[in-house]
Amino acid sequence: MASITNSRHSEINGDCVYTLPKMQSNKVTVVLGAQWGDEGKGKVVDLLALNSDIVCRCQGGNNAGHTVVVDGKEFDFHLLPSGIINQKCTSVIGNGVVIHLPGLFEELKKNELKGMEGWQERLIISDRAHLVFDIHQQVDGLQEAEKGKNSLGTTKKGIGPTYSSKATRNGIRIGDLLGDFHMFEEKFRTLAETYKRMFPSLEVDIDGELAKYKEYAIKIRPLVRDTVSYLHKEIKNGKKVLVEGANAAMLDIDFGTYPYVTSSNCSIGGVCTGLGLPPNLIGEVLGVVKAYTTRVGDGPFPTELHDDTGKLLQERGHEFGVTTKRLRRCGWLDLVVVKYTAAVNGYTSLCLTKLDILDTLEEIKVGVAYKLNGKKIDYFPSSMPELSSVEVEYITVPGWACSTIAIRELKNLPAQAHSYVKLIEDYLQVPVKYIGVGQGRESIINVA
Ligand code: 2SA
Ligand code: GDP
Ligand code: MG
Repeated sequence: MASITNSRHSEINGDCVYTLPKMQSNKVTVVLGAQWGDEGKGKVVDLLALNSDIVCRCQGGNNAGHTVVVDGKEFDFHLLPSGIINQKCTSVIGNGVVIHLPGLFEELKKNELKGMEGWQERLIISDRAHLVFDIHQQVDGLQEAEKGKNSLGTTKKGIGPTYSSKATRNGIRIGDLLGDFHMFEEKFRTLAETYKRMFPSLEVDIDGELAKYKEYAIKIRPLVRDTVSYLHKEIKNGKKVLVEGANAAMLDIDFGTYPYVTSSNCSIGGVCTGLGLPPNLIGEVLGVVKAYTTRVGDGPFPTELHDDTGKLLQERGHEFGVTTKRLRRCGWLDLVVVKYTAAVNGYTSLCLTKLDILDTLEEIKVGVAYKLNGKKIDYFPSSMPELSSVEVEYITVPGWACSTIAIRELKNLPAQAHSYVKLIEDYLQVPVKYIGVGQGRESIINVA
């Protein structure tokens, strides 16, 4: 009986493009930021892209800034997946991403000048992805200005306003741009007029914008398709898919330090909703953890350092925003944060980055517990006043006080650095698979 049912299923599903997870052993690998972003996801994605067929972005927009350094040449990606420089990989910008087309074409041009070739044949954009317009970016700036001292420190790339348009169902998708242009025009005029009513100081050249978008529609058309059926078909065909998370779990709209967050789900759920992949197609989830903590933008940061050590981390780590050039705030590694994001994201392994930045320290501190009113707490506070008043319990470990940048094998790490890695693994109960010791693609210790 069972075999009859199965054969009927295969008959019925013979032409189905979608991957049916129960029959599927080819799983997707996901790379996610485990802190407040800028952990070095770009570098890891570029490395893993060498063994992948498809690299996808699933959320965020050009607020993200991902750096890749190959043969001494530095690339920064904002909307493009960090695997785009790999000639053998197809890059997918999924439905969960918000796309500022002028920004996208600027990014493509900039990278072409750096030697990136042939992207036309290997870039695919979802017809369901929402468009970020210049008005969204202006509104982002106006909303930040209105908040005054309570501003969030956004990148002003229009991310919040665009996801708001999506949620209120006034958003405009790539598919709308490629459909009937009169309908696109009507939607755009409504959006612009709505915003003008809300922000009378807003200046929008509606006709000028529409003319520009007519041109963008022609340029973008060859790249656009239904990425859900595309991905399912390719997974079914055995293609290796890698997903690059943008921003990070502590900036997730649900699980991050709300309201000091971005407007998408940058944790594991965003992979499913941003690409149309079910959870049981997800295989390895690699959490990227910086060996210390940084944050750009406002909001509580329990292990932040306002002293010379914080300055040293900022300077040695070149900690400034890839998109906005803002200085990143720096502090000790906060394992309470990473344990929380490990619970939300279910990391199967970790990549510990920027270990080399700690090379000159005699002593290193690691946050291992939070206390409130003198009592340890066993949850991550959702309230910002609460998070701002936690007392962090640290353990202090000896530094290794020597350079790790030339090390490529675990056995050659100084004993103290090895213990630091072990401490992280033991605390999180997740194995460290890669250790970053420099910016370049080659500067990595492959532990596995
Ligand atoms: P937004 O613009 O609405 O997403 O900002 C909301 C918060 O999210 C933070 N955010 C980021 N944090 C770290 N890195 C990001 N990307 C750039 C980088 C940032 C930059 O790679 O350096 O250049 O400043 C990023 N994007 C958004 C943001 O700071 C707000 O706290
Ligand atoms: P992402 O947003 O997570 O992709 O990270 P960013 O690119 O915004 O910031 C990470 C920065 O650290 C970039 O300048 C990287 O080139 C750099 N980086 C990544 N891994 C390492 C590492 O292991 N050591 C050092 N020194 N730099 C690294
Ligand atoms: Mg970044």
